[in-house]
Amino acid sequence: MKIVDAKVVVTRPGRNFVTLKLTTDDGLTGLGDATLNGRELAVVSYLRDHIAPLLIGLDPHRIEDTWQYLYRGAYWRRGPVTMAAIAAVDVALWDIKGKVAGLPLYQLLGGASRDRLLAYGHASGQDTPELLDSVRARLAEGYRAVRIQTGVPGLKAVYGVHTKGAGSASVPHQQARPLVEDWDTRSYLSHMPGVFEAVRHEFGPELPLLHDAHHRLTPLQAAQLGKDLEPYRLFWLEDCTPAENQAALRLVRQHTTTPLAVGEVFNTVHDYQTLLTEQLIDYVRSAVTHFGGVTPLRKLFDLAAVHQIKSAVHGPEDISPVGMAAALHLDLAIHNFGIQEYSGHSPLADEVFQHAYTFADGHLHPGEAPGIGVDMDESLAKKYPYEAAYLPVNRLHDGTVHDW
Ligand code: CS2
Ligand code: MG
Repeated sequence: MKIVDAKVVVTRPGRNFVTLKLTTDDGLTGLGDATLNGRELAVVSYLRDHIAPLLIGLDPHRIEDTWQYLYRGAYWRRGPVTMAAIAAVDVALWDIKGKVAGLPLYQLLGGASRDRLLAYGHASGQDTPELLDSVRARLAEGYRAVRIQTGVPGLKAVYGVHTKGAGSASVPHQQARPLVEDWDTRSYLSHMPGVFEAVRHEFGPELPLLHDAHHRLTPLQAAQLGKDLEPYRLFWLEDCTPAENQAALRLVRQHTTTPLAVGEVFNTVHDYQTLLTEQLIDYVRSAVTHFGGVTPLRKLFDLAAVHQIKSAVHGPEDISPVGMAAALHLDLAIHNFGIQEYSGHSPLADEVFQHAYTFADGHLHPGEAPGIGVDMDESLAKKYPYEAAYLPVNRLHDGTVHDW
């Protein structure tokens, strides 16, 4: 069997997605997600100009070998652009292998380790009453775990919090030039415990609650927040510091028993070395799409398991249904599954990418279709061309650029 075509499709059914489609001489096709929010076209070029020509003629069954060929062969290793491009190839090859076998991908990965996958949804509000309404809405949709993000008094716009009347609680602000949001850590730190107090008061002690600090804190501030939130028994505190400084998590860990989740911006196992071997975190957050595919993410999860760390694959709307499907197969197969982030996609995106995975009673399942179980409607995709859309930037009150 040989790969005879490698095509990159860019489409915007509500938001931009980059998809690789591989075709074999037997006429089988495989899909892989290569979406890198706000930097999409860099990955398109990497795939079209530098990877597609290398794939023609290769045996699609040699997944590990192709991964090593693209990773080691480039010489320039790691980074989100490279790893998103390699991820798309890896997932497309797993998709093809599943179709050849007539089995859903999770079966090729060892079969199901559980019946269904606990998902968490996003609730947010400009203020606490609005946040409580948003939590109620997620519970009504069936969610059994909820991430809560809220506006902070004195701040105009906080990432992850929907603007009034914007509808969905989870769509990040996007526009052709980055929106400028504002930030003040002291106000945030004094506001958050009261927010959790109110949510616990309304919904009781059992509901798993998560919170994303989006890399904004220093280690000492993160330690303080973790301690202050301990009475509210969080499922996790996510990205409390910019964790490329892995050693910083030592200080946070020494001071708080609030569970920690890290890794959505990481793209290789090396980014986690200290965090895993010193057991400084509780959940690894990488996405199939940004981590080089199913092949390396499986290895990361196995290494994490040795340190009693669980999976929590990044699953915002900018991971396409193709990337989401791949994640769900891996989630179902591994032993140390923790939770899956999920806020669904627009009806239009679900029409372009028809998928076998399902969401019911707060749980996901990848479905039984061979491969990853996603079909792309290319003629529909063509009707929604790419448009530049950027994530926001963040500035302190004095104008200094801050992490967001
Ligand atoms: C967030 C994401 O889902 C999350 O936890 O941190 O919304 C993230 O900011 C976006 O995926 C960036 O593209
Ligand atoms: Mg996050």
